[in-house]
Amino acid sequence: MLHQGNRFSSLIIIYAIFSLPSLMLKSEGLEHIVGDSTGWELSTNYTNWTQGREFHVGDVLVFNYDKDQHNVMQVNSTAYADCGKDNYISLYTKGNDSIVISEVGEHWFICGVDEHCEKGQKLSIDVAS
Ligand SMILES: *[C@@H]1O[C@H](CO)[C@@H](O)[C@H](O)[C@H]1NC(C)=O
Ligand SMILES: *[C@@H]1O[C@H](CO)[C@@H](O)[C@H](O)[C@H]1NC(C)=O
Ligand SMILES: *[C@@H]1O[C@H](CO)[C@@H](O)[C@H](O)[C@H]1NC(C)=O
Ligand SMILES: *[C@@H]1O[C@H](CO)[C@@H](O)[C@H](O)[C@H]1NC(C)=O
Ligand SMILES: [Cu+2]
Repeated sequence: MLHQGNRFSSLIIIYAIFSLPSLMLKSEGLEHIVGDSTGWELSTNYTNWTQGREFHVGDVLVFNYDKDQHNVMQVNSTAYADCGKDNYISLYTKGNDSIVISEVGEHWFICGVDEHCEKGQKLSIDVAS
């Protein structure tokens, strides 16, 4: 007969064995190279790039671009729609920016340089949990 305490610690160990791998998977996430090999630039249709892709919390978006020509602004839906550049949420300018997705829902990114957003350099993603 198992002692009550032993039974409890066995349960803890079993729980740990089954939950650890999924916790580890969750923290790793997938890396999405925005625009694949063409990166973040003017002639890619980023709506097309998102087709067939799934984004989850913990995934990483990587923006590769020439930092003298582009940047990445995370904005709200209004600024995404009208290419407003004054009230961004975050601004990235390194040219190889990794952005960890931390929230479920829609996320919007535009290029804040000149009229690039107006010309189509914008990305909208829908993040699942
Ligand atoms: C985006 O996809 C549409 C339809 O799938 C296609 O007509 C269009 O040429 C694509 N645009 C680019 C820039 O690849
Ligand atoms: C986006 O931000 C602007 C400026 O802060 C604000 O006026 C607008 O209502 C916001 N849009 C949404 C959908 O929250
Ligand atoms: C980004 O580029 C800089 C140089 O421009 C380099 O030092 C850095 O290691 C790069 N970071 C990543 C994550 O590639
Ligand atoms: C990108 O392609 C989609 C169809 O996949 C189209 O609806 C949209 O207008 C295109 N955007 C641009 C800026 O051409
Ligand atoms: Cu740009």
